[in-house]
Amino acid sequence: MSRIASDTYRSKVMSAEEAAKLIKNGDRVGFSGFTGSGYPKVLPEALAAEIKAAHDRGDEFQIASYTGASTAPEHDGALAAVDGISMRMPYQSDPVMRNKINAGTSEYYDVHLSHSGPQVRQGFWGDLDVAVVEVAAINADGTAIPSSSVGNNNVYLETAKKIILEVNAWQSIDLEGMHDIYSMKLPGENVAIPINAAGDRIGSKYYDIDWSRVAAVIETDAEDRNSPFKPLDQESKTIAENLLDFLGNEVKQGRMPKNLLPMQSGVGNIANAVLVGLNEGPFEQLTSYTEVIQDGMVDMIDSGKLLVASATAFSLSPEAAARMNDNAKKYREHIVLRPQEVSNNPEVIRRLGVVSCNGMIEADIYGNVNSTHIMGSRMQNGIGGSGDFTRNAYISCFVSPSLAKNGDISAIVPMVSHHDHTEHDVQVIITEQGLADLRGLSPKQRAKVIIENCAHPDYREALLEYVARAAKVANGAHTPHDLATSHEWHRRFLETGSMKG
Ligand code: 0RQ
Repeated sequence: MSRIASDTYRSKVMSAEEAAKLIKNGDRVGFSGFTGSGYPKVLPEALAAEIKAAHDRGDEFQIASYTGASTAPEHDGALAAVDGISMRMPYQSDPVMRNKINAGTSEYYDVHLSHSGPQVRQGFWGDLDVAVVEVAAINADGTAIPSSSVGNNNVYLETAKKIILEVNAWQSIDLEGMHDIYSMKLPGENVAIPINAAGDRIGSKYYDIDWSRVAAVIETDAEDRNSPFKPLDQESKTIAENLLDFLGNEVKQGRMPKNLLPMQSGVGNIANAVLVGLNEGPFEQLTSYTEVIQDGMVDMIDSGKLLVASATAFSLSPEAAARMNDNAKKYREHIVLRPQEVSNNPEVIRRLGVVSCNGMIEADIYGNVNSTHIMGSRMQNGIGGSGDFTRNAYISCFVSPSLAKNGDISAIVPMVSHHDHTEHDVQVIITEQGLADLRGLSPKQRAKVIIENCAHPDYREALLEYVARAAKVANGAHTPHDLATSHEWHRRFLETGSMKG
């Protein structure tokens, strides 16, 4: 049965190849898509073919590509492979896209996810030419049922001159009712966002679309890119246990209720291990105010441990995605998918007292965190929502193994090679070695607990040597650094392949 209940919308159905011709060189395009879910499945490859043909003819053809967050090989990957993206924002993780950014072929604006949509609405990016948005269905009245991510779709649909919709029949029709579409306004017109608990609903179930701007409707039934999680290793389990012990102690000290506070959990295997740990742990009646729903959260809904989760997208394994599609009717009682300007909104995060937990590349002895750059210059993924949550959380945590690249890299370094989260925002650092609670500590006190509790023993002595040297040569005793050697480990890695001396 067709997912397009409106005759007017049906009259705009065309192939992806035809729709792709509506996008021109230099266009600014706002795509749906967030952590591999809800991105357009067929338009980007058709557009990539148009771009390649233009380049083969010697014509210029590149677009600025804005999304919610990361997409998939058939989206970012396909467009990047033909050098079709002049500017990308706000978050990506596709290997081809990443290589183009690091080769300098594509520019990249790495911005907090909560800022990305509002910046488009406010006109920082000029006019948005086209919105390409996946939906699960179009209703008879022309409203649309969102699919497995919301991201910045509300902003792109409101502001684009032209709209292309992909109606995806693979997405469960029972997602209807899971979404809560609420848009912010321009500065001066905004009011307090009325969310007082993670599960509060304040908007509409549907996108309200201006038909006069709809240029094409494409039908597809292609699956989301759902990547399996790695089986949990001992290291991830230990990191999760360290965090759970810490949370247990916070409850004991009376600083958190028994059912904790709304949890935010980043992407990746360690974040998922934390969720598995929570599912097996002693806490009940949990809530989550986060940006992605991972497998661990679906399991916690099944076990009854998690009452409600607010997010903007799924980031599921193929197995969990199938479970979601088969049981969306049940899950929509427990999950709210919102625009990322709301799921990641600093005001709401601060009000709810969220406990944040994100991965990192490295932290330094004073508690500054690098989430984005390898050895100072090479972009990995982007800051994503980690800054939105870290800066505004009740308790902000970062998790990472203490070593990378078979021990040739220490995740605890004298000075981070790039700054994303400053010492003022980072409260707890956790590795498989242990946990450093930095609250209330001066920089020198922080260095002691980070080195003792989080650094790998292979690097502890060298870190202590650095601290001693810095104390002698620094121009002040508050945050002592030896600027001549603060990045020596990174330089050594680039020269020799190991940070070890
Ligand atoms: O390299 O891919 O060559 O093997 O970095 O590391 O261990 O797979 O870690 O998947 O947990 O990601 C920070 C990137 C961690 C992620 C980051 C190398 C390592 C590997 C990836 P390879 P792992 P994870 C909500 C919150 C920012 C966005 C965010 C991230 C690769 O968590 O993107 O938090 N965070 N969003 O070998 C050099 C080090 C290294 C290192 C690891 N110290 N030096 N290389 N690596 N540590 C979600 C969203 O916002 C959408």
